[in-house]
Amino acid sequence: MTTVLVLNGPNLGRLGSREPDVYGSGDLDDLCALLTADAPDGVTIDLRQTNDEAELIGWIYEAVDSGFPVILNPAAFTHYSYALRDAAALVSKAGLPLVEVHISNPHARETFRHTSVISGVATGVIAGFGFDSYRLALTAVTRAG
Ligand code: DHK
Repeated sequence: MTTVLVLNGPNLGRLGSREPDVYGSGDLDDLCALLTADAPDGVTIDLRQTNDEAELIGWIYEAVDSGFPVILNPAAFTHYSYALRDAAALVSKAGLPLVEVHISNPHARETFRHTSVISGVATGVIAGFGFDSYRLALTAVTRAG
């Protein structure tokens, strides 16, 4: 039995109505339902969203202390939050996977989105596949071996 923390940063609580041409028309409840349906037996999906950097960092500590893999969409924090980067580094240092995901492909968008301060401490990065970015990440963190 394990829990996968699926952590979402600022403005992702507005999925469904926020720029559907970029982020699609599904909301976080739809995403949670998809991941829950995909989850292998014994894997619980714990999906959360916050606009608060400190809360997000606290959840990452929780993953480290509990031994939970992390799927992280840092949203705009991706591009400038060294505090979040330092917290994310604790996950990989603890031997746990942390997959950075993005719904869109930031590299195909504005220049400020081309930099991720998180990628260097992530186990891997998946971007540009809509909600399938998360589904691919779930496969990556739950596959045996
Ligand atoms: C989501 C955001 O909110 C943006 O700030 C990032 C990311 C891209 C996404 O594609 O999921 O630049």
